[in-house]
Amino acid sequence: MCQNKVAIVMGSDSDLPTMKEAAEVLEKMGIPYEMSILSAHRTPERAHAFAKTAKEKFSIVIAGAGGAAHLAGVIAASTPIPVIGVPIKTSTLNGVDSLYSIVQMPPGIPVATVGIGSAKNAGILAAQILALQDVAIAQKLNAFREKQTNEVIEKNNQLEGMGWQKYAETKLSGK
Ligand code: RP5
Repeated sequence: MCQNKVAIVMGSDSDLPTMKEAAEVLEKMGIPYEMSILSAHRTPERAHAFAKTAKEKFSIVIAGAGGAAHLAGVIAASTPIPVIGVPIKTSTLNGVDSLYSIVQMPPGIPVATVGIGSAKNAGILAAQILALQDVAIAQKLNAFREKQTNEVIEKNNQLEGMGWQKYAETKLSGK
């Protein structure tokens, strides 16, 4: 096994704007990762070779793909380490195609699938798995959650203080 290293793979460079969110989370948590473009359809031999050796270098794989998205499943078929699938939003079917392709694995070969475009959650989930055996990552996750909780409480205080109309005008005008 490796030292908590995560592989982030994606079917195309067009997936990068989504998949970079997983990398950003891992960086915040101080978790080492490698990122690659690998396609189950366009580079099938490379995808298979990656999967066969993934456990020597990585603890978890995060795999994003769109459309007939087989990458996560193909990798999961050839590695015992956990694979987290990220369905990429598509212009034709809004990512429902990607979601169904990734989430509906046959019994015996699971892929832990996050929501459409939810690479951030994939990064957090990877961190949570690693935190089971790594106190430093667990502490960073706790701090992350605390900050998130405080931000929501602060927003609520402001909304209750100024009323929803003013809040919407001043805080949500750019959204
Ligand atoms: C998939 O096909 C990729 O994961 C990507 O989401 C989709 C489209 O790829 P490009 O045509 O943009 O390279 O394999």
